[in-house]
Amino acid sequence: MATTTPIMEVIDETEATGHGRPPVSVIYDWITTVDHKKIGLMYIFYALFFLVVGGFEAILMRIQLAVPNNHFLSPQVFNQLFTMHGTTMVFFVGMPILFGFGNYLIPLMIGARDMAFPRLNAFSFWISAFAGLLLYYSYIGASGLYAAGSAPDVGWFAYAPLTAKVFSPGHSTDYWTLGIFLSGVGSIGTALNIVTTILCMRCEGMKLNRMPLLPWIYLVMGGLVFVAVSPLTAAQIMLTLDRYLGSHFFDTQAGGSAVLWMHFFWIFGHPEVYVLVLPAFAFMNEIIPVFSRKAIFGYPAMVAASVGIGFISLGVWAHHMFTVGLGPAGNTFFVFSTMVISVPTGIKIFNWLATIWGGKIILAPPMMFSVGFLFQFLIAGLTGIMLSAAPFDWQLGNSYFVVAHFHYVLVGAILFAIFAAFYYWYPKVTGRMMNVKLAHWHFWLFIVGFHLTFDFMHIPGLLGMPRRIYTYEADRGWEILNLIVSSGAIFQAAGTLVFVYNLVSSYFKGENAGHDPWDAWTLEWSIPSPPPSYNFAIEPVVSSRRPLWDIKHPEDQDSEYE
Ligand code: HEM
Ligand SMILES: [Cu+2]
Repeated sequence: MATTTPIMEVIDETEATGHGRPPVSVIYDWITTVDHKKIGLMYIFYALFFLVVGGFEAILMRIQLAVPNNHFLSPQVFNQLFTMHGTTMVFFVGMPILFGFGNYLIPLMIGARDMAFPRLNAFSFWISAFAGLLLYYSYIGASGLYAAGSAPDVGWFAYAPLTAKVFSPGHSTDYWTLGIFLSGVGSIGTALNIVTTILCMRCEGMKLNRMPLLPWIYLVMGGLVFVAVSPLTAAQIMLTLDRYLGSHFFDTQAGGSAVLWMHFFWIFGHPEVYVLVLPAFAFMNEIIPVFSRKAIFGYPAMVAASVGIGFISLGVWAHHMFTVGLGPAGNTFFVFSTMVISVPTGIKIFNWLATIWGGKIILAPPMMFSVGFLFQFLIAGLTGIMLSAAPFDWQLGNSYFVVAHFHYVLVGAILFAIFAAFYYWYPKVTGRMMNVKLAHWHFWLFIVGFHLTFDFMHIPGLLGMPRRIYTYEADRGWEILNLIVSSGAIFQAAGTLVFVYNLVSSYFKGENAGHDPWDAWTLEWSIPSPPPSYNFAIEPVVSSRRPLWDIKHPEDQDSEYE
């Protein structure tokens, strides 16, 4: 029952679509745009490109590891692949895709016309885009001026002294350092925009306790980026000084400390995984209620849990360092702090289940991936708690049990939530629905592949298989398991290709979506699909947490949502 609302008026149709304009001017428009929607989409396209590249790198590694004593890849190339795969997936897929969704959605959900600093927004995107290209230049720039010699091969956390000039003589490590450094500059710029927009650009009536949960969580994510990215940036400057100006920050032989680099990296690294998972939570907070036909359970508790997670995630980093000899006091503190983070995380899981409970469940593609998220995030959390027990980690640190655990979070939770977000907001961005049959193919290929790969990956880990080995002997009992793990990666690749095909073909052939295909209640669904460049013809005035619901169902005004 779509109702026309005053804020839906369209002032100029051509403006919104760009139909009939020469392609060069359309391309020029995208390159020079400061519009949050276009910048958001460019982040997403960019990240999708690197998802395919990072996925291809994973496939090559899994072919190599599918059978024992394999020489499909050399150890040097394998080192480059896991370094580039890990770095790409975290910095050039996870971060940009989540910044992309944030950029596109936050102004629409808080009733604003754009982000607070549009030009900074464009600058942040282009410097992040350049950073990824610079990193990948290391693959092709093997010889000639500033030859990298090879792609970075020091792992995505680049531990000292492996990164010292003596062990990494070429420029490959510098491409890693500079690539991440520049993407950090872009991230801090975007975080500044996100935090300022949410605190200063909300429309009339949208008090903080009426704000949708997605902007709330991005507020926490933005704050974490500030606090977490800065130490890594500082450490990268120190590393570059060590490599070129003879300082000894991380040189244990000369009074420095290799463990110091680990502290710097993980003070960034652990909050970083929350910078990635928090927006996934935000997507769940918007999607699960709409497909359960119930408002979210426990709004205040959800806000408090998000803020709590943000703070606690800054105090757990050394659980990545249980095996470096921090001593019983240090280990005990980080065991305790890591276990505590499961409390606010648990609140979220229970509130999502309480929202679904007694609801009218609509199992459309966004909800299918959300249910996958819920189940897999729970498992990921449980293996995380297991690994937070230091004695357990002493046995399984740096094994494939750890690789399986973090992929359960990064793929099983975050990537599933991102897929759910695509299926949910694609109609708003394009005005068309994604194909449901193809969505089912994507879902089943990917979830079967995911469980084949990452469930079975835990077992060789328990049987002692270390990470980052390019091959293994035949008599270790890991053969069949690795073959199953690798076969799962093929299913995931096929599922991802079906998804990409659906994204492109639905843009031309998808069913018309209208402005509110899911009968939802946040402001982005109150304007046309795709939204006009100015978002709202009239600035909205809201009086509850479900502004569009109030307009569509004036008889159903709930004081609870005041
Ligand atoms: C979708 C299917 C994926 C497969 C099959 C896969 C497979 C792999 C493999 C085989 C490794 C190397 C393990 C080792 O030798 O130690 C690896 C490492 C890694 N992967 Fe993935 N991966 C996938 C997706 C992802 C995603 C989506 C992310 C992040 C968002 C990610 C992040 C990482 C990281 C951070 C590492 C560690 C790299 C290092 O040790 O330096 N992966 N992955
Ligand atoms: Cu951690």
